[in-house]
Amino acid sequence: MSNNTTNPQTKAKPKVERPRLHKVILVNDDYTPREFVVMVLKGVFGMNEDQASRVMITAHQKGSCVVAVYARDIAETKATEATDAGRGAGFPLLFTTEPEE
Ligand code: TYC
Repeated sequence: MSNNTTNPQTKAKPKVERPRLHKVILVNDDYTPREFVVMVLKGVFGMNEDQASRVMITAHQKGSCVVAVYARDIAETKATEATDAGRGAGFPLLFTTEPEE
């Protein structure tokens, strides 16, 4: 009864969980021009004009919008790159990340 395959008290429970994906979120502000937001979405996230415009408008109207979902490192790198593009042009454009449930 010390067999690991039969005793429920000693049976190993391999708990291998896939790392969570992280959302990149675009946050609205009152200063960054719409065309600039669209340009950054196209340049950093590989969106086309139509996709980028929809995401920008959603953030503009609702306050924020999920842009894409990636492994944590990639999400953080892209959020930083996109936020830095705004800062470099003098705009308060902000991209954040958060883990998916
Ligand atoms: N609200 C900005 C404007 O009216 C445009 C904008 C949209 C800025 C989305 C940021 O995440 C944003 N110029």
